[in-house]
Parts: sequence; C-alpha cells; structure tokens
Amino acid sequence: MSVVTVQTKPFEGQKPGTSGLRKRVKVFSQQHYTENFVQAILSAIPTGAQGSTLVVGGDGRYFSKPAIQSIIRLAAGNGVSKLIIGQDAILSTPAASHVIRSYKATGGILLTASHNPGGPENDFGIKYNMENGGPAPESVTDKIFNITKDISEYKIVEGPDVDLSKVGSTTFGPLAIEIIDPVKDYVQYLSTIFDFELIKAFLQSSGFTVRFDALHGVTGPYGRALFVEQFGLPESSIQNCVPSEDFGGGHPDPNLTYAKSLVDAVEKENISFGAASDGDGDRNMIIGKGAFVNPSDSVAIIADWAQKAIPYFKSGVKGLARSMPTSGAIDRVAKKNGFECFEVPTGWKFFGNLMDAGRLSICGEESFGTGSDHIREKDGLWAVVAWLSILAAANKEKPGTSVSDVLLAHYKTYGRNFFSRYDYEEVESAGASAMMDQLRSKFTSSTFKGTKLGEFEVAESGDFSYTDPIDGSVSKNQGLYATFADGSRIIFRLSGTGSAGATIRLYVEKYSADEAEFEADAQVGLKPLIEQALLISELEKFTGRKVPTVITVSIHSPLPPPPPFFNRRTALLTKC
Ligand code: G16
Repeated sequence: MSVVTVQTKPFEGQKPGTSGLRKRVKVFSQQHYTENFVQAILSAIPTGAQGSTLVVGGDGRYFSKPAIQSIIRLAAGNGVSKLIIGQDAILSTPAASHVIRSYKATGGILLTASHNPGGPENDFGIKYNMENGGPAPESVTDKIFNITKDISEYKIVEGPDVDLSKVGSTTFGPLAIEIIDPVKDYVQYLSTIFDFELIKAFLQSSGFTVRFDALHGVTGPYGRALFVEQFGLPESSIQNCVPSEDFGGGHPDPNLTYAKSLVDAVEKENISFGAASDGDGDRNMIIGKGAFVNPSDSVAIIADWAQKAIPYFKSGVKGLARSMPTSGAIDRVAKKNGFECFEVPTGWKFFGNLMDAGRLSICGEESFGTGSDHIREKDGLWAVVAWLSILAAANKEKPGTSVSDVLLAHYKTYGRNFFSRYDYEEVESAGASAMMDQLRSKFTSSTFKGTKLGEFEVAESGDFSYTDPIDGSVSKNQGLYATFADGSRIIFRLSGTGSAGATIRLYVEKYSADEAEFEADAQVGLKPLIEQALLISELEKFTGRKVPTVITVSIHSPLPPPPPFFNRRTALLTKC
C-alpha cells in the first residue's frame, strides 16, 4: 500500500466554530470536502501528524461511517502511527477526552455535531482535540482554517474499508489500529470519581425514582451501564437509549423543548429525578418533579456540594469558572468559599488552560454544559452522577430531600440568579449581522454608560474580551453585554454552533435575595429586562422574528403558563 497524493481545491467556509466544523451532511459529503478538512487538521497538529497516535470516535450520527474510513486513509497517508477507535466509530465526547488522556495520545478527531439533529438532511461535524483531551484552542483552529483556504492536495493510502465492529488490533497498511470498547474505561473512571456504592444504596433504599433519557444519542449504552448495571435500577429508569444515526428523527438537545417526553414522564409518573444528555454526551439537563435545574444553578450547586458529596473533590476544590453569559450563581459560591473564580468566553476550550495549570476544578455554561478537571470536555453523565451524589448526601442529612428542596436550600443561602435565554435559530445572516453591528456601536459607545433603558441604568457595557491568564492569548468580540446599576445583565451573541443561517442568542439575568421571590416564575420577573433588550436591539426590525425558537428559563415549581407570544414550536416548552 503506497501513499497517493490527491489533487483538490479549497472550499469556502471551513472555519471551525465554537466547537469544530458543523455543516449539513450534504456539504460534508461533497467530493473532497471532508478529506480537505481532515488533511488540514493533520497538517495543523502542533507536533506533526507523522508518528502520532490519534483517538477517533463520535456520536455515530449519519455520515460517521464513510467519514471515519476517510480518516483512516488520510491518517495512513500522513504517517500517523496509530489510531485508537471506538468500536463501531462510537465514543462520547467526554469518553474521547478521557481516552486521549489515559492512552497519552497526541490528540483526537471527534465526529459529532453535538446537539444538532442528524440524518441525511441534517448536520455532521468534525473537531480536533489536543493531547490534554480538550478542544483545540483558537491558535490551532485558526491554523486549520488557514490551511483549508489554500489546500491543493491531500495524502491517502488506498485500501478496503476497515471493519470497526470488533474490539481488538488490526492494521491498515503502515497504520496500527486499536478498536476499543467505548464504554468500559469511561464508566470505570467515573467509579473512581464518585462513590457508586453509596449512590446505589441510596437509590435502592429510598424509593427515589430515576429516569435518564439519552435522546437516541451516544450516551444510551453509557446510561445503561451506569443506571441499570452499576446502580441496579430497572430498565424503566432509562429511555431512548438505543443510539440512532438520526436520533430517532428528534433533536438531541437536552432542554425543556426537545426533551419534552422526559419532562412529561417525570411529571405524570411522579418520578423523583429526571436527566437527559445530548447527541455526543457532553450536555446534560437535570429536572425533578415540578423543578427544572437551570444549568447556571446546576454548576453552582455542584460546586457548593462537591467537597462533601463527591470523593474526587474531598482533597479540595482548586477554583471555579463559568462562561460569560452564564449567570453569576457560581461566583457567589466561589466568594463564600474563598475559591478563585474565572469568567471566560463561550466555549469549553477556554477552561482547558486553567485546568492544566491546576487553578480550576469545576466549571459550567448556561448551554447545558457542566464538568470538572477529571477530563477536558464537559461531561453530561458526570453531571448526572454528581447530582445523584448530592441527592444521596442530602438525603443522608434529611431523608425525603427532593431536587426542588436542594434548589430552594441553595437560594436560601446564596439568593437566586434568575436567568433566561432566548434563541432565534436560522435567522437570515445579513439581518443578524446588521443587528449586532448597530448594537455594538451602542454598547461600545462611551456615552452609553448612565443611559436608562426603561427602569434600568447602564452601569457597564461592551464587547467581551478575554485575556487567558495562563498563556496571555486574547479573544475579542465574544458577546455584547450591558450590566445595569441593579446588577442585572443583558447579553447578545451570535452562536458559533449553527450550521445554517445565524442563531441569535439573548441572555438575561437578574439577582434577588428576597426569599419571597425564590419560587417565582422567572419569565415574569425577567419580562421588563427582556422587553428592553428587544427594544434596544430592534431584533424584529432586523430579523423579522416576533418570537424566539427556543426559550431556556429558570423555573421553579410550578412550571409556568404559556406567555401569549409563543409560537407553536416554543409552545412545546410551555405545555410541560
Ligand atoms: C458547544 C461548546 C460550548 C458552547 C456551546 C454553545 O457545545 O462546546 O462550550 O457553550 O457550543 O455555543 P454557541 O452559543 O456558540 O452555539 P456543544 O455541546 O454544541 O459542543
């Protein structure tokens, strides 16, 4: 088998977004498109592809199979020594991060578009992770993009497809291939982080019921291994746990809109604890009967309980962090406990340096991402088991403690950060950019401070810029924010994970220390802020959109009635 050089031409727009390149399958399946991008990744590996060991896997979505065979051919053509591949091309994103670290690999190529829908008409994605197991930083993704702009050839070794269905070792020309069980190492690793016996004893003895929904994503087999095999729960404690290439035709995004069947089941069947994860297993949603744990609250609560409920943190918590739009609930936990706390741009890649430097233990994002320095990706099942650990510990102190009780107890100690996110998906790009441009000129103007938006006086505003405290790299234009005199905030960003048009995200946050408000409906409390945000952005004028596509809201019991302005798709959320 000899190396063949294939002539190609650059494709426009192969710029990695918040987490890799995500495009429609139709785009990836064009001749040379996937090969160009993978060649660019291989050429951009800081220590070179020659002699490297790479981990390859993904969420098993449609187009993974041909893509992985292309990667094998390109890896062989570029002198990669060894590929470690998840059986049937499957590896959840957190499991891939763990495998990269534990096998001391050079890096990894992950085939996923995360929570985006799959199938021939939907999305595919490819991203590169570094030797620390975390997503490539901007310096590397910029290099990848630059290579794609001038690429004229790629190198492959030709040969038949490799059978990935059996665990074991094989070769492809000069390339060694090890096919591994995608679940075993990861579940074993979690068992060293948490006290599985304690969780099992709690679940077996308390009458506490669990439902985990994998949304037909990659976490199905991982969920079964954990909940059924490790914790001894019945089959009825898991749902949608058979992975499918198109996620059963659904949208594998664990939020109140897309995980509605889980929300319904928890309410109707009186289930104590519900959880869901996304297509590639790095996101999570936690709910209880009558309670939705907003991701910003979730990470704050995990951080608060970590030392007493999770063995991994018994020796201490090094520091905490959140992405800029995530609510400041975690900052309050850091302040009270004397932990360092960091605010980084949206994107898990920004946490990696802090973790590697030993300054960060637990972090999270409002986008349903929660995790710790046990790996370098966010980890959906880790968050679910962290919550079960908290509930086991809380029930030891006070039997009968529910998810809702844990939330309320947290608010009583720290106050409550009301938070909501409005997403306007697949907006026409030109309108979205024009809206952001006019907002940027307002938010960055020196005269904006002191202006009143309704009852809210602007205290500070700008376009978020981050200087990495470890390597000094600067990331500019990371979101337009306005903080008001009462501490509330509005933020506008364009998503970096969409695959068609633009997605506008509006985040709003307001803090209250008034116990009488802790069980209030966040939508009502945040309404004046949302109205001001929509007014100043002139969103409807620029985009033609009257209503958002998805609303994420911090809810406490009771779940809110539908606001009158919801469309049919968002109404899914409000019916739950
Ligand atoms: C990715 C990133 C996250 C980010 C999220 C949303 O998550 O890993 O760090 O918060 O996208 O990004 P955006 O607001 O730009 O769409 P995932 O789960 O999609 O890989």
